[in-house]
Amino acid sequence: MTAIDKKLFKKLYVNKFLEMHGIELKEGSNQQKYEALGSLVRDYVTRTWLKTNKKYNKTGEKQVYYFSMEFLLGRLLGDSLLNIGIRDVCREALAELNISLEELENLEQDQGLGNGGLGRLAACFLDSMASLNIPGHGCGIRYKYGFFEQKVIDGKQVEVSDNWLRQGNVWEKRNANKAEIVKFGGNIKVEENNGRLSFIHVNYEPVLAVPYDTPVVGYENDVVNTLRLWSAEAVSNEFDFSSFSRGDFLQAIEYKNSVESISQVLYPEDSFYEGKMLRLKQQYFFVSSGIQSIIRHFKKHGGNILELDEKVAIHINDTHPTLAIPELMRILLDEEGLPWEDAWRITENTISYTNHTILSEALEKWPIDMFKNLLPRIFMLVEEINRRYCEELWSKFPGQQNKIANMAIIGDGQVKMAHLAIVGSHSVNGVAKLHTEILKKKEMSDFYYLYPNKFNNKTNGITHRRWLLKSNPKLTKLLCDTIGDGFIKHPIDLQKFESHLDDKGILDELAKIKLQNKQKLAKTIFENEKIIVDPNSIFDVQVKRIHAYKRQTMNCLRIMDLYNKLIDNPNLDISPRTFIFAGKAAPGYYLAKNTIELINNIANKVNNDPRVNEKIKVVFMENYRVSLAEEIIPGTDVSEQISTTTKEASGTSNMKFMMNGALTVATLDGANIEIRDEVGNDNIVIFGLNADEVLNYYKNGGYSALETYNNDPRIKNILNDLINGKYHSDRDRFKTIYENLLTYNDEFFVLKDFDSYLKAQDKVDSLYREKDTWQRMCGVNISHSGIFSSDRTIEQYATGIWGSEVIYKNL
Ligand code: 26Q
Repeated sequence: MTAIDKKLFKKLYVNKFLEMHGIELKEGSNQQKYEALGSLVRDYVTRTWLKTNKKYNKTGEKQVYYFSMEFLLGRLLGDSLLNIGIRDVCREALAELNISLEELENLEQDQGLGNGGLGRLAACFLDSMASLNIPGHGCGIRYKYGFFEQKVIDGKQVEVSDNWLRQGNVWEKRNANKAEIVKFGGNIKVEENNGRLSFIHVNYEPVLAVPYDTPVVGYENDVVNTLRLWSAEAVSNEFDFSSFSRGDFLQAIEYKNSVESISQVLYPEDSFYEGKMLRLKQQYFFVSSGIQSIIRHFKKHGGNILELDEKVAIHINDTHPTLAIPELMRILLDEEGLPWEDAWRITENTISYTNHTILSEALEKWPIDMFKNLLPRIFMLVEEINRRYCEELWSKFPGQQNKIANMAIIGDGQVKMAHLAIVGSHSVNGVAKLHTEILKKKEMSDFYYLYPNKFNNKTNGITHRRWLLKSNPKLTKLLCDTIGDGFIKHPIDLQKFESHLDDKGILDELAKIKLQNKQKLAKTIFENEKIIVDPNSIFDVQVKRIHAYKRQTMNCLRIMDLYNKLIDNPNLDISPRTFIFAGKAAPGYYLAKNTIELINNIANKVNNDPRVNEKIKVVFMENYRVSLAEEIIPGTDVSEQISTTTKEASGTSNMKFMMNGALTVATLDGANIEIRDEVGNDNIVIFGLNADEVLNYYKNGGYSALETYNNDPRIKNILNDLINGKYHSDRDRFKTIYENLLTYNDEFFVLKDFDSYLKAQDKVDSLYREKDTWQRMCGVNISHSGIFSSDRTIEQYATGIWGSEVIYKNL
């Protein structure tokens, strides 16, 4: 991109503002100033975007398409400026116009089209693909309403719709000329022409899929890739009001509403599958439009359909886009006229699949009737895929009927999406070493036996551009001053920082930066939550979706225990701590919502008790989202990664905290294990059951929550506190939590791990007192975080799965 200086930037900005708003800059609102800046940046990016696309078309490089129901981008202005390389110029130019860049950046609505880890991972991957010169694009849904906005009223979560497009979206470009038609329902007419069967879809409901493209800017490398999100609209000639009589008019309205509902809202459940037809519709809608447009583009530029798999890689983010497999088959067979064998080879070679969860309740299985009625041709293809695959199974496992029934794609009246995803792709990966091992040895062991070469691990990563450079400028500066800026393009070089950790001056700097970040966070906490917290206390943070397996309740129980201890012994010598929580619960998940209420009630009690206020405070921060995470993480001392071992596939906030110099308290779950391996046992605090122990309990039993309760007076006391009115005048208020822990034998081993957790926290307390040791540990974490950059992850996907060329130019 052409270099730009302060003077030129100022001129362009002032002109842009005038042109856009028709008033002078000084009369404009901050919102208008933000819009002008966004628009200027978009124009600036557009030229490089065009150039990038031209280059891709000319060179015919392999294109990667990352299909995902979710892209949790957050804000784009700051990161785009950073990646273009003009954020400092822009800040200085605006300052001369008396405008604060940060203030404008904070006006941007988060683009919250995702639930959590999986959606944010997709966003980090887009950033890394562009920054590594990989022609990699996103394909998803342009939800009119993203993940709901969370309000806390009387301690309880209330969901408000996220009208993120209210003020417009400067980043997207509607491309009506690239719309596709997606067909739902109807019937399939089979005809024979010249000895070949053709399948004609009739009586279907057509839906117009209109793409909205957002530029994805690579880091200082003149690459701009595309995130294409599809929006559902009525096909216009089907919806001509004037030509309808009254009955038809109502029908037309119904049609329009039904069509528009497809891209209306993101489902807010991230760990519980419900067979909702609208969700299946969403899946087929974006998958079909995405694949159609890929093939159209491929052919337009002279691609030979038999070589599709050499020129295109399609990655599916969990099973949600699995219909890509039969949809690609449909196009290759029905529209391109290929024989089954060719179509299948191309499809399998083109598609790869990532699994993100082993919770069985999250597995997608669609009722056959629903599937068949909504997608009649796709169902026929899935049946045929299943028939051929079962034949293969019969020859591999003769006589083993049960095994074959369990492995089939269609069975028990359902279509099993994970099975289809494994069978129809050439690569299946987990997201951390332990997770992949569990897939291979346990959850998917039959499939691993059948296709050992498909299975591989790709440990998750996070983009250090957003999660370090952008969100923690002070730490970034210290790193640049100490080890140079090479780590920006080679994050693994953060390792160089380790040799400086014997320098007391550096440790003091680290402490100073952390304190400043905590002061900023404390200010936000006060502004948002009206709670005063002490930046000199330990900021102990658990922010993530609220879920039983993530064990926010265990964190609550230890606070309740500590509170009791402080009341019993006001002189108890502890390092003051501020416990910070944030996260959303799925609207229908009672236990998770109840947990939010418990956190808030503990906060209420503790924060209003002068006997303990010098020592502990509890905060629940409303409406956790990407932009809030960017504020919380740099100001964190202790990162709570306390899931029941085996349940968290990877986790990614663990990596963000580490990169920002927090100490992790963790179970040996997901990527925590790899973090431990990187930093060593002395620089992380590990506790709790290991994977073998947990799996053994699940398999053989032998754990009694009641026994643990009876043998540990601390546990007895705090569990009783849940139901004795201490935290709510209605004693039944937290009974569900109580019963899950005790009556239903504590599925997630909260009580079992409790003692070990308290000891881990005691250790944190004593470590924090040794200021230099503490800072050194934080420094070691930063130094070893480079491997968790999504640049490393993406490079592994590119070389190990997609077969894309990784070009190191500009690196
Ligand atoms: C499925 C069917 C119907 C409705 C919703 C869903 C659904 C939606 C979202 C199921 C799962 C999700 C999201 C899962 C997720 O975020 N998993 C997390 O992925 C991260 C990235 O790999 C991991 O780090 C986390 O460990 C994992 O929990």
